[in-house]
Amino acid sequence: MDYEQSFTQYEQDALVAIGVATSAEMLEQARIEFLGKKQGRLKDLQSVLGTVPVDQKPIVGKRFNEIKERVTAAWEQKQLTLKAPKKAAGSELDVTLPGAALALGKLHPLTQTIEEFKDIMARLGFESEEGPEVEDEWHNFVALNIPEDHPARNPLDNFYLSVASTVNQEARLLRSQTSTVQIRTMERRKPPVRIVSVGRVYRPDQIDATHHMMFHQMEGLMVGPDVTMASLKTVLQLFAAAYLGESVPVRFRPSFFPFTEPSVEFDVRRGNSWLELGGAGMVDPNVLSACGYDPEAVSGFAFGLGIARFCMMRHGIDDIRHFYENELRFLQQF
Ligand code: FA5
Repeated sequence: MDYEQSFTQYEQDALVAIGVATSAEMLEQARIEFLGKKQGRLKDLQSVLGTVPVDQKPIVGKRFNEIKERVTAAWEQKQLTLKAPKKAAGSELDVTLPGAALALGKLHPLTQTIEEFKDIMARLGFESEEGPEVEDEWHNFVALNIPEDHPARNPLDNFYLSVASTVNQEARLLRSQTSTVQIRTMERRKPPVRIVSVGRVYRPDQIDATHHMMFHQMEGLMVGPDVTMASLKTVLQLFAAAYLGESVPVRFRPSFFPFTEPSVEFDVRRGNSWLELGGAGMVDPNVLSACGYDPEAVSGFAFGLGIARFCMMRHGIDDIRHFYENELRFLQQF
C-alpha cells in the first residue's frame, strides 16, 4: 500500500476544498469531508494506519499527524479569514498611513539548504525517504557489510543508547550515518529505486571548524538494471553544479567504505584546496543480498554528503559551529 500517495492526495484535496470555500457553509462541508471525527477522508486514512507494518508505524504515524495538523491549521486560518469583518470603502482604515514593518522570521540556513537539496534531487528523479535516528545494529552496521570486529563499531566511536542483553534483545544507538536508510528502503521496496534521505547523524567526533558531533547528511541511492559508476559521477556532478554553480571543480578520489565497491570520496575545490563533501560508490553485492536484492540482476550506487559543508562552501562560512550557536547576527544573513 502506498501510504505516502494516499497522504499526499488527501492533503492536496483538503487544501483545495478549504482554499475554494467562500462561505461558512462551504467551509463546514470541507470540515465534515476532510476532518470529520466519525466518518470522512481522515477517518479512512486512520483505518489504513492500522494496516501499517509495525516497523513503519512510527514514521507513517508521524506523517499522518503532520498532515492532519497542517490541514487543521489551514481550516482554522480560513475560518478566521471568513469571519473577519469586511471593511466598507471609506471606513476608518486609512491605507495611506505609514505602516510599522514586522520583522519576519526565517528558516535556519541548514533547513534552507536541505529544502534546496531535496528540490534539486527531485528534479533528477529522486524521491525523498526518511528513517529513524535511533537505530539497531543491523541497519547501522551489519546489513552495511560492517562486521562485528570492524573499528567503525567501536563503542567509543558511536553513541550507544543500550547494549544487547537478555532484557534488551538488541543494542540501540544514534545512527552514525544516513546509509541506514539505504537498507530500510531496499528492505521495503523492490528495484528500481531512486531515493535521497536527509537527516541528522551523530558521532562523538572532536568538534572543530569542519566537524560536529551532530550533523546532517544526504544519502542517495539508485538501484536498477544498468546503474554504473558513470551514473554516479553524472548525478554528483549535476548536483554540485546545481547547488554550487556550473563551473565548480569537483574531484573523485579512490577510497574505501565497507558497503560500496569501488568507493570514492567526493571533493570540491575551495580556493587553493579541496574540501571533502561526501563519500560514494557502487553498492556492494553483499549489501544488495542482505536486503533481498539479486546482485546478478541489479546494480546500484550510493552516496552520503555532508549538508553543512556544502552550505559553508556556497556562502563562504568558515566554521561549522556557527550553525549551532543561535547567534542572530549570523542567522539573519540568510
Ligand atoms: C559516510 O558517512 C558514508 N556513509 C558515506 C557513504 C554513503 C559512502 C554511501 C558510500 C556510500 P563519511 O564518514 O566520510 O562517510 O561522511 C560523509 C560526509 O559527511 C563527509 O564527507 C562530510 O562531508 C560529512 N561529515 C563526516 N563527519 C562529519 C562531522 N563530524 N561533522 C560534519 N560533517 C561530517
